[in-house]
Amino acid sequence: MKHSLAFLLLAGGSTLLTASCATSSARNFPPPDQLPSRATIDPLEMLDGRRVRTPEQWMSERRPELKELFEHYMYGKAPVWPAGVKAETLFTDPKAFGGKATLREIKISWGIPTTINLLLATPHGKRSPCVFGLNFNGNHTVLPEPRIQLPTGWTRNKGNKALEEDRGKDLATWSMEASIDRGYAVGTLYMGDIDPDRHDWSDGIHPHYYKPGQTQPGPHEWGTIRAWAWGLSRVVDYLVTDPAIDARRLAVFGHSRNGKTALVAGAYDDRIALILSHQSGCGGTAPSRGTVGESVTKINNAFPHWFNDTFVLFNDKTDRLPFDQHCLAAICAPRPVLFSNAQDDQWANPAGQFEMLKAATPAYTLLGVDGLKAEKPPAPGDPLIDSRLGYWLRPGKHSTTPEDWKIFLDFCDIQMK
Ligand code: GTR
Repeated sequence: MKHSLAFLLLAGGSTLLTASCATSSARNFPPPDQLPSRATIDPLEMLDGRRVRTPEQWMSERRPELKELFEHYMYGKAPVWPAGVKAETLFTDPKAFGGKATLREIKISWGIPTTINLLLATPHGKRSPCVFGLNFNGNHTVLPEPRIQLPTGWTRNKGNKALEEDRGKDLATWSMEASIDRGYAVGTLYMGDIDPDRHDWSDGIHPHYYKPGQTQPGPHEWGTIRAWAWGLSRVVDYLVTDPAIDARRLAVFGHSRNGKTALVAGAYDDRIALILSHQSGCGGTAPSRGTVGESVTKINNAFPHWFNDTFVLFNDKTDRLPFDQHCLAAICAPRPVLFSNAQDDQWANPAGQFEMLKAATPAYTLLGVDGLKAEKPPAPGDPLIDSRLGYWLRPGKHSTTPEDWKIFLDFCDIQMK
């Protein structure tokens, strides 16, 4: 995938960004029932059985093939990146967090009605690495700052409307100030700005890309996870132009369904330097062929909109998938990827995720870097973060805690110098 970027300062302080992205053309992959049944997938074996022996062959043949396979059978193909992405600052507080950082809300747009509000805190001083990702409930829930705009569309709370009283309710989940103190900028955006998290193809971003007469994405077109990940790339379009940010050190973070999205975003956007996929489980970091926790059938039944309409054909036939989730991590190689988990969160299959990291390692070693360093999962509470593929299993439940953030930033410190 090739992309080029440029930005221009416009009168009035808004910024016009241009990004273009050449995607490869779709191939004729067989229908799921004609794919061979396989217990495991070797990331270094092409679909036609050829062995990948060199980094060049990985980069020019197998990696693009895997990206297309995931698009075709699971996440769906997304539109070409738009040109003319614009950024407009909605408010600036140069004395946020007791004067340690500047807090801004920035509206990102590209000529369709869907727009993204990015809440961005940047520490004072030099250009900072940035951790950014989707939030579940709206930017206003991340900090109790009255100037942060409430989402105007669907939200998951009772009544499906964003509420004033929810300002700052997810403060602890984001631990923003701790990141600022460690020299990191933090950016977050509401997932529903891109696509509300419900099975409705008439809302969110999808309708703006329909062909005449189309009412839902085609069987190989983008589901909601791919749409969210594509939206994260629009945030990257902006971040790489922000003078307060070190564009070479962008880390994408996401929890659970947003963690699945973070991994997809990293796989399809090489400008992202590091991936933090937290407790993302089935459809993200856990094996689709796994037998612990959430299965492909269960996830497709509960969240049909997350994937394309082809993935459902693999319900109870995951042995026919021409990839497993280690291949998504392999696409990210040689960039660092952390899979993080909680011991009680067996729904997300922490042990299976460790196996996925192990299985992704050959792609990393082919490219001349380390993958996962351990043969067995480390004990709960003992982070494995000194190799490009990292693993963290915390005692406790499905959530994001300050302790998790400490490990995320330790991983960033080591792997994104
Ligand atoms: C669960 C779902 C998981 C996970 C989680 C979340 O209900 O089964 O795949 O993504 O939601 O996003 O919190």
